[in-house]
Parts: sequence; C-alpha cells; structure tokens
Amino acid sequence: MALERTFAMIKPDAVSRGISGQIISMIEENGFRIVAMKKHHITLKEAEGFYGVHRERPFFGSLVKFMTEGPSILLVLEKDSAIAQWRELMGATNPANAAEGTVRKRFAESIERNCSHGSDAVETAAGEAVYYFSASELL
Ligand code: FUP
Repeated sequence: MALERTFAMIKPDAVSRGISGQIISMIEENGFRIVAMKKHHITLKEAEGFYGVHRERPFFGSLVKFMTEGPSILLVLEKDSAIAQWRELMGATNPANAAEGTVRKRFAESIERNCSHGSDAVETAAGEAVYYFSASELL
C-alpha cells in the first residue's frame, strides 16, 4: 500500500445542515490525516470547470447550481490508499446504493445532494487538490 493524497469536499447540503463536523469526525476516526482544509463558496465558473467532464450530462446544470448554493468545505486527505479508502467511506454516489455506516448512507438525501466528493484516481486527485489549494497550503 502506498501513502496517497485525495481531494475531498463536504458539499453545500451537508454544510448548511450543520453536519460537516460529524463528517470530519468520520474522516479522522478512519485514520485520515487532514493535510489541508478550508470553507469556500464555490463559484459558478469553478463548479463548471471542476465538473467539466459531466458537461454533456443531463444533470450538469442542476449539479452546478447545487454546488454553488452555499459554502462547501474543501479538504486534502492523506492515508495509505487514500483515494479508494475515502470513496469507500463516502459510499456509493446514489445513497440508495450506499453501504451501512458510510457518509452517504447516513446523511445523503439524493444522488445529487450526496454530501461529499472524493477524487477517483491518482491523476484527478493531484489536479483537484491544486484546483483549490496553493502549494504552500499542501503541507
Ligand atoms: P462520484 O465520483 O461518486 O462523485 O460520482 P460521479 O463522478 O459519477 O458524479 C459526480 C456528481 O454528479 C455526483 F456526486 C452527483 C452528480 N450526479 C447527479 O446529480 N446525477 C447523476 O445521475 C449522477 C451524478
């Protein structure tokens, strides 16, 4: 196993409902080191760029609107196999399919309002981290 970093978001639905602390507790209890963390209200331009791979999908407009409705908490997490480990802790994209004890099973309202994001590969993790954090913040 290799020590990895992944980019994570606690999305606006979770922040507005006041459950970001519970999600951060789950992150720490599961052995992730928080490398970087900040609260940030994502702009329309940022959301469109971040989710650019989904631009042609029917849910794109709604997703971008949701991601900009209020502040998110952005994090870079470190652990052995952090990318897969954080995706496992989040659970399936659709909370209806998420395993017991996962973030999305516990808290998510729908496939769109699903509380959290996690990078899906080493390359995307590196790119997503620098999308929101400067090198001096990634210590
Ligand atoms: P994930 O990697 O679990 O975040 O999921 P995807 O990259 O497949 O999708 C990114 C985001 O698009 C999801 F978090 C929620 C949103 N989405 C929808 O709103 N509807 C869909 O049918 C699929 C994804």
